[in-house]
Amino acid sequence: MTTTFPPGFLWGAATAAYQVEGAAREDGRTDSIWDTFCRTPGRVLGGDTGDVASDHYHRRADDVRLMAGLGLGAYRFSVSWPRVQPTGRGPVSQRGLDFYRALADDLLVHGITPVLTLYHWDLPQELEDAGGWPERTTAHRFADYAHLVGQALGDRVPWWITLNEPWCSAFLGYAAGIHAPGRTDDEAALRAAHHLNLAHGLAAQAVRAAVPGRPQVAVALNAGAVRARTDSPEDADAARRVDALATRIFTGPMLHGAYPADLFADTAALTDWSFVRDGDTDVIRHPLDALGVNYYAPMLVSAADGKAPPRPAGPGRSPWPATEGVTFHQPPGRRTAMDWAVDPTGLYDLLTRFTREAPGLPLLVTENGAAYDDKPGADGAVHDPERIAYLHAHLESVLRALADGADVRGYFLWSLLDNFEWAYGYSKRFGMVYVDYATQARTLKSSARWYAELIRTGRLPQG
Ligand code: GBH
Repeated sequence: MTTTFPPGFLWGAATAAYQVEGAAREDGRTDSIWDTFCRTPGRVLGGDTGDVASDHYHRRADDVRLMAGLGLGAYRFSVSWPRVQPTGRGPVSQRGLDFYRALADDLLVHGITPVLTLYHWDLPQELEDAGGWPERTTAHRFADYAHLVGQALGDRVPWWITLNEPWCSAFLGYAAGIHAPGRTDDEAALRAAHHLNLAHGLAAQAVRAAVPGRPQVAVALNAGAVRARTDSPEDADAARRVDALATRIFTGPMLHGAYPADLFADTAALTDWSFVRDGDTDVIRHPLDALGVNYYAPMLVSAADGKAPPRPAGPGRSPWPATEGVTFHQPPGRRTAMDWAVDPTGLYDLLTRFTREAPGLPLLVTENGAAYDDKPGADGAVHDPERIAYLHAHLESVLRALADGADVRGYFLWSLLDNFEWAYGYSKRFGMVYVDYATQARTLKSSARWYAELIRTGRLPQG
């Protein structure tokens, strides 16, 4: 098998606004649900917040120079909704938009393609106060916001990603309560999933209407690579259920224009899905220029052996509604600092699966990476051989998928910089660049040098 990536392959790195920007109260920005969540005691490890984060808002120009030094071809960032439209409806903040204009311009000067994500989890708090994603109106507010960002940045941004990982927004935010806004209501989570789907379709339309020329429109899903523990019919059914909630709840309407019937049946005790209105799935099935796949680790499930434990009511309960008959297992093998299993075949499986399901649809690996316990040595250098091994193995999966016909157009390493890792605060480091939070000094880890060399040659080194 070849070790060389196709010409024009987009080599990128990714971040998200709340995780890197800081400047939480500057230039008219208001609170998002994550500001509120972080200030709620007990929600985020160590009481950490994104108030300062990796200070990217102030270090934008230096950070872009850093990217240029690595030879990045693309940078995937997200726009903070409350920074550019502080109340979530109505007036825009020009100063907020100016930051993203300047960012895009800096990138373009260095030949780095801007890839803009409209929503990476920071819903304006005012919209959550009005009901949040379980309310249909939020999808319409999102379309308005997408339109205004499209008008402001469309002349310089070629790639538009509507949502990042709507599964996390819906199920970690509204069912498990471990992400903002911290609600624990299964029915609300299913409503949220539908309204996120609708928001995706409406925003895709809005971007096409607002952006001159031919914007490239995609969505980034954390599709589940779900494995059954055995090939028994019971375990296969457990995997089917989880796959419906993890992946097909989004790809059903987005790629095929319909929710899967088994999802409706599985969740019938929770909702009749009457919030899905006639015509919604036509909006959601918007022709995409690519499907973004975020991949970290696979899932391993079986039919529950014995009686399922009762589902607790508070935050931290399972994010999987209607899976009382399913047991989640820790997959075997090596783990990262997140305790996630290292298994690159999951990425191959997803890329080839979407190629089968949507023949001809270009794919982007919009996130892939790993957290390890990185520490500077006595000489100040940060050596992260485990991350290099992780990236190498996953890029091998991308090459295998390409060889087997998947039209993979690019790869975005999560993350450019160490940053605010949601409920884990600053305790987990995903960056290829180390951030000393006391000084905000940036140090390239050895993985960054390795990645730069890979970008330069377009070829995965042996072994
Ligand atoms: C991504 O989320 C995010 O887009 C990014 O912001 C984040 O920093 C990065 O990855 C690293 O976490 O155990 O039931 O929750 C990834 C979130 C983590 C969601 C693994 C699914 C497994 C299922 N994913 N999780 S469960």
